[in-house]
Amino acid sequence: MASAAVSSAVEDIVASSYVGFDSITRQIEHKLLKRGFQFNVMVVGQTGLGKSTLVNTLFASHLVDSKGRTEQDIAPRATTEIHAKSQVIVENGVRLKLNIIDTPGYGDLINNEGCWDPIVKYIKDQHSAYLRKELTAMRERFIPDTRVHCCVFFINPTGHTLKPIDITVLKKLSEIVNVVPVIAKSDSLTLEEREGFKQRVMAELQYHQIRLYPFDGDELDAEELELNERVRNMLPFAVIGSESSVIVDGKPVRGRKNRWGIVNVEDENHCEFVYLRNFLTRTHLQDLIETTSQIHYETFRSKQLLALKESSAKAQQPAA
Ligand SMILES: Nc1nc2c(ncn2[C@@H]2O[C@H](COP(=O)(O)OP(=O)(O)OP(=O)(O)O)[C@@H](O)[C@H]2O)c(=O)[nH]1
Ligand SMILES: [Mg+2]
Repeated sequence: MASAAVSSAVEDIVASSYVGFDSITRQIEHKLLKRGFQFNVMVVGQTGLGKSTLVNTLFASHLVDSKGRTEQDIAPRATTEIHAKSQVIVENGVRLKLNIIDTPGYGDLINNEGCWDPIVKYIKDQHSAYLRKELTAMRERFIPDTRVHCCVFFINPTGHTLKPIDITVLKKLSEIVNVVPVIAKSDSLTLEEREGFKQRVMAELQYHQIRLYPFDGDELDAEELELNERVRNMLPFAVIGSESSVIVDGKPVRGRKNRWGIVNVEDENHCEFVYLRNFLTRTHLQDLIETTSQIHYETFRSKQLLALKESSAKAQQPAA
């Protein structure tokens, strides 16, 4: 009896000493919602693997279709320069500015040495622009973020192994950006071939010590670790892209039609496009942005600042 009285007295004290700081989460949420989010994704891979098509698939099915855009019949063209496509999506009052950076395919020249340089340079340039803005005396309150948060890497669906050029590019990229591999045009592989190919690709990446996203940081809880493990078991996502709609059960869907049937890109039994989209826009959006800032940008920033310090120390040394 006595102990019950004591505990109710404690509860009273706790209740009366409530100061209300738990509303801070709502305040932060409100501020973030007002500001909106910026998310930059880049597509990289050998030429003709369907990078531009997948960008349009992502845009069309997720962003533009809702406004009832009619089909634009544009013949596919090889991408010749790096260019960004932006779109603002609003869902339940949350504003997301999605920026997709399309890059020209590489690997079709006789000498492919350095063909990845413009891509690596683009990523580094964004880090460097951010750093410059951060270092100005009158720095802006919100620096526009053009840093690449995720690089979707397209693998040729050969069913064999990765090409040496892919390993080289993946190594370079994984040091500066979050890399998520996908098997391009996966409609060309049977389900068994797809599984076997996935396993070989992952074993090869491991052998070459290529560090793929997601990373297991210290602050992740059990649920988040489990989610990361599930994503890792699924990588590389086997995707199919399409720029045109086909009719399935009376409804238009993004798909590919050929003589023997229809592939619906949004059907989980056909490919893993939906998993890639959920991964990018639902489950890992915030973490991709955070990892870019805390790991990749931080590495770049500290290297640059150290180099700056060294060069200014040298400049101050009296000439011998
Ligand atoms: N079978 C199949 N064909 C595809 C798929 N995605 C794209 N294609 C076709 O592949 C061709 C090349 O597609 P693009 O999207 O231009 O390829 P890209 O990777 O952007 O090419 P570059 O810009 O030259 O590097 C087009 O004819 C597409 O219709 C796919 O998932 N499956
Ligand atoms: Mg292209």
